[in-house]
Amino acid sequence: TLDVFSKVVSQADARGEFLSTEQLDALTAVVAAGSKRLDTVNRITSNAKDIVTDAARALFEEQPNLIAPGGNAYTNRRMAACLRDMEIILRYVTYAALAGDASVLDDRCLNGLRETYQALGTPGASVAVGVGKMKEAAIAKINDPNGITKGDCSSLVSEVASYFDRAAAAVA
Ligand code: PEB
Repeated sequence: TLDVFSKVVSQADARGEFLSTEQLDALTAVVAAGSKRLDTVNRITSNAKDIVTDAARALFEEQPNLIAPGGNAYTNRRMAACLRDMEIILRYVTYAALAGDASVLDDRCLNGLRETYQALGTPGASVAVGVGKMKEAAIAKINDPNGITKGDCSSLVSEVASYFDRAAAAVA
């Protein structure tokens, strides 16, 4: 983003001209897009606890075997590990959303995660369902019309959705 500002300045300077209205409008659009992205990340981040716990509750309602004796989230220790895993995945999704790029999510979270779950005997498909539920909750928070300037966030929402889908696909 900074790069685009410098580029416009050197283009104008090369012609010895003031910045054009078109150039300034284009830069305003860059700033607006950045604000939307920051609002999106902020809304996921500030609602992270709710997003995680609501998704986990919904997962356990759908798959009660997970919390029954012998289940993969049975005992407080496993329950805590499960909630923690969902929180870690959500955190990396917010990093990707801020950067506008999935590589931090891929490299630092998803790489090898499927194999880790296989080794632990944790059902990756169930983790994927939980991630899908976090996706729905996060999108609802992003699209909440209350307390924010309304704008078109459809492309940002689909970008964020793609990071959740990527995480789900990596473990399913
Ligand atoms: C991945 N999860 C667990 C472990 C690791 C991860 C490395 C083993 C070590 C430990 O217990 O702490 N850690 C986690 C992660 C990153 C990382 C994503 C990324 C950077 O470093 N159990 C369920 C659900 C699911 C679940 C399906 C949705 O029933 C998760 C939550 N993860 C779960 C459980 C354990 C675990 C560990 C229950 C404990 C497994 C066990 O000890 O039996």
